[in-house]
Amino acid sequence: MTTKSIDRSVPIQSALVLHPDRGRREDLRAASARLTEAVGLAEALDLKVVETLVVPLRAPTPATLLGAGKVDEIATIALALELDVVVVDDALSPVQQRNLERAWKVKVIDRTGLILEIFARRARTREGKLQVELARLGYEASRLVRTWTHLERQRGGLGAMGGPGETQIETDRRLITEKVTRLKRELDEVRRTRTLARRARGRVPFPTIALVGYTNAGKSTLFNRLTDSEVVAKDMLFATLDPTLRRLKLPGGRPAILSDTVGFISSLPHELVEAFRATLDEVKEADIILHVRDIASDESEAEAADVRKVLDELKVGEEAGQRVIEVWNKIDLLPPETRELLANRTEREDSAAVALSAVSGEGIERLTTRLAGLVDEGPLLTIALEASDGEGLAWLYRHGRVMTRTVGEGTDVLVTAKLAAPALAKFEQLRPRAFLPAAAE
Ligand SMILES: Nc1nc2c(ncn2[C@@H]2O[C@H](COP(=O)(O)OP(=O)(O)OP(=O)(O)O)[C@@H](O)[C@H]2O)c(=O)[nH]1
Ligand SMILES: [Mg+2]
Repeated sequence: MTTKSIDRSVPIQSALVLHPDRGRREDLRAASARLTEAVGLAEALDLKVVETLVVPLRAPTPATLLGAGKVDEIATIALALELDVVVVDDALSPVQQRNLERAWKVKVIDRTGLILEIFARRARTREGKLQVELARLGYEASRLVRTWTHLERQRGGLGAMGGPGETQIETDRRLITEKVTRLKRELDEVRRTRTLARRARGRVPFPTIALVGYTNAGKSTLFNRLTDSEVVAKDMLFATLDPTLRRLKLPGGRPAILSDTVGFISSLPHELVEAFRATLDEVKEADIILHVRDIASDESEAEAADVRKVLDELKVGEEAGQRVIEVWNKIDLLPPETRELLANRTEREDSAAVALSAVSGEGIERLTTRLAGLVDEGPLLTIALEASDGEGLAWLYRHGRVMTRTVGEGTDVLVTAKLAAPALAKFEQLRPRAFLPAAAE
């Protein structure tokens, strides 16, 4: 393989992190903020970042991305600082990566390679590991094939006649294809099991709430506070990879299931979007989505835009009939006036956001009260279902709060339940004749 992964036997590797600034006007973030994020990614991989650099990139050079002058300059730095790794915060073609490695005599990693490597290290579950391995194989295989195409052409030029080289390439390609097929089959199997587990859970009468947000926004910290858990929450990009589920008690409301998920990041490598897709099933199926934002971050708006984009791509959110609430987290880091302002803005009943601090606990009650209302609001109804209508009953458990259930006259089951307005409207369509006069509260 031409792409080397980081050598785990060497504990500390010193790195230069380089952000090529393409000066895109549509870019909401400053180059310096992007550089900071890239440093965070490098550190998440335990690299020791000894130097950082923003390189203006007007016209990319095909062979090396950066211009010849810059390449030389960095070669000098690499030598002087005894670097092991240069992280290029952009996408490098396989050829560019190889050329830079030759010029600088160090390992070169691009943004995709970096994120893939972090994911590979963080994956804990079987499914997570398989997903990442597939994504990584896809990334490496494309490099391999292209590199070899190049070599093949060279050999052809030397007048070689087929021979062992070509056979080797074909064998290796076949091996990769076989491995991909095997991994996919295994992944399908794991996912089928998980889907079954989720279906079983679907029959449990709990509404589900999913946490989503930019990496490091505070999802796991909030998860821990809400569920009294101790999942890993750290000042580290992609601390969470595999989804975690816990029961959540709401004040006066019925219990719900809360899920913590992987964070998002801008310019997510496309190899990983696929891997994300399955992991984010929990989000797809959730009744309520909490979009956790680091409201104290300078990049808060840009990050929120990235998250919304991924949610759109995954076709989750309001369009899909899910309720989305923004959690404006980390208000403890804001000056009092700003904090006050945000609190006032989000205080209103119909506000789509709640301001809080997952660390200090300020505002947490606002959120739980709000959630309890969402999972629990609506008038008390009396509903008559045919005893054989298990499907209707299951629907009520899933979408409302069933208070009592009694076997009535004849073949009926009488259910008293609370349904929020949208669920009520839907159920009126599904079972128009099921409603009886309202029960006394
Ligand atoms: N000051 C302050 N820090 C917070 C707050 N919430 C979270 N943090 C810090 O932010 C960092 C990231 O928190 P996590 O909960 O791990 O963030 P996450 O969204 O789960 O991140 P990933 O799993 O990496 O996507 C940690 O250092 C937390 O202590 C908050 O309300 N105030
Ligand atoms: Mg987390």
